[in-house]
Amino acid sequence: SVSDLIDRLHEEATQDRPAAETPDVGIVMGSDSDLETMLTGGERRGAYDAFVDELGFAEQTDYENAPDERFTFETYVTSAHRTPDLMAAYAETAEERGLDVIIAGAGGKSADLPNMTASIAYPLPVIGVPVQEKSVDSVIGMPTGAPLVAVDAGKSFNAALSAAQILARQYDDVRDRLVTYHDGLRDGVGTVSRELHD
Ligand code: RP5
Repeated sequence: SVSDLIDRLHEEATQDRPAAETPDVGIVMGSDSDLETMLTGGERRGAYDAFVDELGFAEQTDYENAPDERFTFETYVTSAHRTPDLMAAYAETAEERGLDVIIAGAGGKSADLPNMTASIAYPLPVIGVPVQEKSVDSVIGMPTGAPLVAVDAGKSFNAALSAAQILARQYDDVRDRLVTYHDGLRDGVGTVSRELHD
C-alpha cells in the first residue's frame, strides 16, 4: 500500500549503505500510463534504453540488493495529485537514500510531479520530462529561485543522458561511457550525402 511504501522510504533513508549499493538515479512518473514514454520512449527510445543499452546501468528493483553493475536506477510511479504524500516522501528521502539525480515525468496540462519533486528534493537536481507536448509549459514553468532542468516532450532518452552527465562529474567511468556513446553517433553521419554525390 501507499503508506507501507512511504514508511519503507523513510526507513531506507536511515540506513547507512555504501554508495555502490544504493541507486544513483531515481525515475519517477505520475501514472503507469507514463511508463512507456519514460522507459522505452514509445516509437523512439527512452530512459531505460539509454541507461541499459548505451550506458551499462542496471535497474535496481530492491533497495537492499544491488545488482552487479555499479551504476543503477530505480523506477517509481507516484502522482502529485493522487498520492502527494508518496511524492513528498520520495523527494524528501531521495538524497539520504543515496540518489544523485532524479528524472521526473508527467503528462497532461497539470504535469506537476517534476516541479513539485524538484521543489522538495532541492538541492538534488531534477530533470523533468513532459510526457506530452501539452505538458511542456507546466513542466518548465518554474518560478525564479526554483530550478528544474527539462527536456523536450517525450525525450526521456535524453533525460537519462543528462542524468549520466551529472554523475560523470563524479565518476570517470560514467564519463567514459558517455563519450563512447557519443562517438558512436558519428557512425552513419555523412554517408547519405556521399552516396547521393557518387
Ligand atoms: C498525469 O496525468 C500523469 O503523469 C499522466 O501522464 C496523465 C494521465 O494519467 P492517467 O489518467 O493515464 O493515469 O498526472
